[in-house]
Amino acid sequence: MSGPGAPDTEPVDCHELRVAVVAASWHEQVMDGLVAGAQRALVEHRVGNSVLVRVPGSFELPVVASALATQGFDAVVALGVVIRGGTPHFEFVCRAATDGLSRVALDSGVAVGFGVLTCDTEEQALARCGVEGSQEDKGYQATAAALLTATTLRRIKRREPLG
Ligand code: DLZ
Repeated sequence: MSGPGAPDTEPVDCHELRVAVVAASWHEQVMDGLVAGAQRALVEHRVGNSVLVRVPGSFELPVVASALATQGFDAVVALGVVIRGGTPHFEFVCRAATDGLSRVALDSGVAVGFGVLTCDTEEQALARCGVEGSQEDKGYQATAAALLTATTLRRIKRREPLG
C-alpha cells in the first residue's frame, strides 16, 4: 500500500495547534528524511509550537507517543523505519508499533500520524522518506494527516460545522 491514491491537499493554517513529533533512531539516513519531511509540513501548515522527541527504536514509539498525547498536545506524529531482516523480529516490531500507535490514538482521542515505514530493503525505505530521488515523502504525509485530523477533532469538540 503506497504511492497512488494519496490525497493532494493544500496545507491548512494550524498555528493554534501544539504538535509533538516522536522519531525512532534506527536507519539514520531514512530517519533524517522522515524528520525533515515532518518539519517541512509543520512549517507549511504554520505550526509554531512543536517539539521533536527521539526514541531508540520503533518499538518505543507508542509508549512515548502515549505520554505526549496525555500532555496536552493536539497531534502526535510517530516516525520510524523497520527493515526486514532474516528473523521474525521484523513482524514483532512492526506489530508493536502499529497496534500500539492505533491504541494511543483511540485511548487518548488525540490525532496520531503514522509515519512508520515497514520495508523489505533500505532502498525501498529511501524511495519513501523524502530524500533526493525519493518517490514519496511519508514524513510530510503523516504530519499533514495528523494536522488535518487534529483540526477535525477540534471542530467536533467545539461543535463547529463540519465539512
Ligand atoms: C531490534 C531492532 C531491529 C532488529 N530492527 C529495527 C528496525 O529496523 N527499526 C527500528 O526502528 N528498530 C529496530 N529494532 C529496535 C527496536 O525497535 C527496539 O528499539 C529494541 O528492540 C529495544 O527495545
